[in-house]
Amino acid sequence: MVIVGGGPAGSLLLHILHNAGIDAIVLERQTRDYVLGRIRAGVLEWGTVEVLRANGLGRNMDAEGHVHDTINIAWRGSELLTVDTNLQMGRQMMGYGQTRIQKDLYDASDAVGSEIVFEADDVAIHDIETEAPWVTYCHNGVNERIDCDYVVGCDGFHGISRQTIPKSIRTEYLKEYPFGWLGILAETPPVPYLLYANHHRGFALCSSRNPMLARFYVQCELTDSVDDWSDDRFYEELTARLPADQVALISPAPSIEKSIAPLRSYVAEPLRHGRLFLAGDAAHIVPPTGAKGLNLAVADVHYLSQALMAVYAGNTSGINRYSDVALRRVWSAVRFSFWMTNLLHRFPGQTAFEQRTQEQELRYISSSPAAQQSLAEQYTGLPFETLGAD
Ligand code: FAS
Ligand code: PHB
Repeated sequence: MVIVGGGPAGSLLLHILHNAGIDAIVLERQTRDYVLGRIRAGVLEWGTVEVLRANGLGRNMDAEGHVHDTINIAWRGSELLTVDTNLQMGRQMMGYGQTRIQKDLYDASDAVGSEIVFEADDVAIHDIETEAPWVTYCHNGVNERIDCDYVVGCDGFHGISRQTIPKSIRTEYLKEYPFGWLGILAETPPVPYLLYANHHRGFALCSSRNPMLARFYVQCELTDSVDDWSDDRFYEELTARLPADQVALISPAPSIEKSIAPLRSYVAEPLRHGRLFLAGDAAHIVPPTGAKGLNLAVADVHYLSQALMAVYAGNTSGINRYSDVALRRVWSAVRFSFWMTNLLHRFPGQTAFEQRTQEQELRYISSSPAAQQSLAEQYTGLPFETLGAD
């Protein structure tokens, strides 16, 4: 098995397959430190927590992570909607950064000696429509070839795997949002809960990585660069979008990381063609508003690893169902992330009427246990389906 891409999807799949005694190798384009240096997701659905624990990856998460019971949304400058997901759905979330998960995965690979080739250049996938696919790449100036049973594309939105599926087979869905997220990390006590904000100046979010590391975001223009945003300007905008009692919880500190991410919704179907499977961002992208990107990658790997283990036990029904089962969860998360993004952001040219309808929806959710239950159910993640046998 060749896995292209050593981010969370690829390295988790390697870990699970290696534990099952299935021979696999990861080909990662970047260096180990480059992958470990990327600052990305921060909130885990409980399904993700359970997958990590079930595969022996829960120790650091359980020791350092922060269990969240609520989602909080500030709106209209002074209102605060609190959805208690534990009360509404009996489900919680775990705050534990993707960066830490990635380190746990690489440390686990080191511990068992599973193979991740870093700085693998010019990866190319061949003959996926035959029963003998093969992959070529260049490492330390040497051209290599691996003959394998299956190839799994875990190489993210900008990877090459998806392009290996003929355009005539592939259907792509794309929506690009007319704004970005400017995020900073700061060594200061975070707001003790997840705090989103709808404000006429734009979206904001307060999250955390640990008791002394806060993660803050503000909606920004797509044309902005981090050089346009001093720390002072960032905190001025963040606090302008939050109620005064929430601002009191923030002790501004210099940013130690600052980056802008564009927002898009994207899905490529199917997730399988011949002997090639896609998992994670290689197949789908969601705006981070619903905290779904990393969780979807884990869900794909949860399904695909089960299907691949079944194949080596003689049962091919799982791999035949993988794409349909995984895509049902993908589209559920895509729609939820689309809904939350439209609810919480200020769109260019947004009228006073549109701002008020956003606020009215938040008022409705504040007053409706049914609406809060629906939000809690989707934010904490729907239960996994079983791949089942045909
Ligand atoms: P990844 O993109 O993480 O990993 C793909 C790997 O493949 C990379 O290491 C890449 O170097 C490698 N690769 C690419 N092309 C290759 C090639 N040709 N050959 C070999 N290797 C190749 N999600 C959230 O839930 N919350 C967030 O706040 C959030 N913030 C994000 C911010 C940014 C800037 C980005 C880009 C994403 C963010 N995400 C967030 C989503 C993110 O967490 C992804 O869902 C998650 O990284 C998906 O993991 P993978 O599918 O492994 O893809
Ligand atoms: C984060 O902690 O980085 C985070 C939390 C919630 C989101 C997106 C990102 O919706």
